[in-house]
Amino acid sequence: MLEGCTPWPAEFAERYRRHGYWRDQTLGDLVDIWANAYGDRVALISATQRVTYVELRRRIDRLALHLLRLGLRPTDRMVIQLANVPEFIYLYYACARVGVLPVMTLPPHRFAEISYLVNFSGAVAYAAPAQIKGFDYRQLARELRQVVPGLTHVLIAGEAARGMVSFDELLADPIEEREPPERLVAARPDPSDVALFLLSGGTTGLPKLIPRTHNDYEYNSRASGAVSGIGPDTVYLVVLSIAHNFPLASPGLQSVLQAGGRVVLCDSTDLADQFALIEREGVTHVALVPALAIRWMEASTGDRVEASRRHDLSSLRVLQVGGARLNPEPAARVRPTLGCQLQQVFGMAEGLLNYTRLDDSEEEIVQTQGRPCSPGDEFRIVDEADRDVPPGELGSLLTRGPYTIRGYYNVPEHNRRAFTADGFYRTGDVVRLSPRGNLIVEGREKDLINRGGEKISAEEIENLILGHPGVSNAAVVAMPDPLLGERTCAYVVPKPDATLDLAGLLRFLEAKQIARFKLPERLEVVDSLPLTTVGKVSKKDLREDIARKLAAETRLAAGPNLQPGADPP
Ligand code: AMP
Ligand code: DBH
Repeated sequence: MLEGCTPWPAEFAERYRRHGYWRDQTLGDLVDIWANAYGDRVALISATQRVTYVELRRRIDRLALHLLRLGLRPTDRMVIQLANVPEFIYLYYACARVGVLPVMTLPPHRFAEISYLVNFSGAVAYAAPAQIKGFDYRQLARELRQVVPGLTHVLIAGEAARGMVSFDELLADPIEEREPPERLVAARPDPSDVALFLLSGGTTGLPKLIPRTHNDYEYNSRASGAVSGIGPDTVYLVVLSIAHNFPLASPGLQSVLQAGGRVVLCDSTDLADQFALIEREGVTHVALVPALAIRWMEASTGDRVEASRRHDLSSLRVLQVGGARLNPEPAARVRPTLGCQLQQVFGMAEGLLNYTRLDDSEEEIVQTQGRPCSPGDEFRIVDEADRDVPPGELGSLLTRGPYTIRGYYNVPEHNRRAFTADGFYRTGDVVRLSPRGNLIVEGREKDLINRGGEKISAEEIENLILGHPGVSNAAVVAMPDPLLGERTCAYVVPKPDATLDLAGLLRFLEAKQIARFKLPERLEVVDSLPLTTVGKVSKKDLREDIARKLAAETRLAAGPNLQPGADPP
């Protein structure tokens, strides 16, 4: 096992093999298995490409041989920041074939996150688009190289700049005619070793790397596919960021390829484009976060539907919603508005995946977040002393199993807190069991903001704000939001004589080059922060304070005595 990663104890590994959870196949082996089994069926569809399973293997192998030729070696790390393009899939499996370890980042990440991840993972390679919406990732690559001289390889989807390699060039060069295919055989990694790193939402200042092995990640998507109705007829639309665990492997595109179905990549945030793809390709399955599911329902209801969006969505069978809590009210509207079945997904990049089952009662599907997808998953719901609570009572969720990590990468101190002595991961989620044995997510004890599925570490943002010269103290909490569930609110105590407003704070934070979704959306300037009895900042009080203020403002805005158009008080 790669240094810095925690393996499963031998008796668990033995059990997971005996039960057939682990098959000792690498993610790269799958590419062969698929090509042999599914041949000329269409595997992948994007705006510009339709790729069969045989052609998919050809492109992946070609890219894998190029990675070796460029000098990449097993266990080398590559930070990948690609959007929903075919190159992502080629590269992910090419890396798996030769044991290069992708670090999965998201397009909104900026210099602060990417440079940290390149450094922390010791990456020698970075793969990115040329640009997206005016942001030039080649410039980011140049800045990275200035601070990380070891970043030898930059791969660009689209037009590469000097000193960078373009995917188009690599994919157009038939290297397999020059290099013996045995080179791929020789580079095949050990299936029980790490295959990729996912990012955690991060509950402390810095994001954590989640090491996933070939064995566990292959099973992650296989077990998920089995409870999601994924089969050879599945046409799966990827609209969320492809590098996220949910659309990647839960069940995600990986389970669709395992089953011989079709993966359709959507690289547009425009609903009209998304709906047009559903109609054109006959999409059956899609994974969304609650905010996007709500937008879809609004856009397909009644008179408000714009002509451009009036598409035939009747091929949709399963709408998976996860990443953040979906309230029962929008959950109940899925079938009437979109004409398909809702499947709630309560998952985590650390492992455990809960799904409502397609044959659960409508009540269970609307009211709960499902149950673990594997019989090998173990979970406990416990009180502060780690004692099991009685069935139906609230408690913190602990879990271990055949696809749940035993430790984050290279953070032994943090791991002692995040895992129990007997290897259960402390999810930080507060849950209870429904009478039928499904989990209901009621809250969370970890200090993060879940902004429509994007996790933001409060501590990370607080540390940045504390660097502001006019700030004496700061706390960041979630404030309720009807669409995103939560948004970020910053409480700040200014230094004497300093004045502070949101615009000024945002200018300061933007200069730190962090992902925009992490920026606070409201600033409350206060004289002091409330403390708990043990003298810590009471975030509970702050959350209640901002929720109260927002509720009062909403009441005022809707108040009958306000003239339309009148200035707010
Ligand atoms: P991460 O560990 O960054 O992958 O984020 C996983 C976390 O997202 C979980 O531990 C939950 O806090 C939250 N989450 C994911 N899906 C759901 C859901 N369906 N309902 C409520 N919270 C969710
Ligand atoms: O929030 C998540 O991280 C998540 C949600 C649904 C996830 O990782 C997943 C499904 O696989």
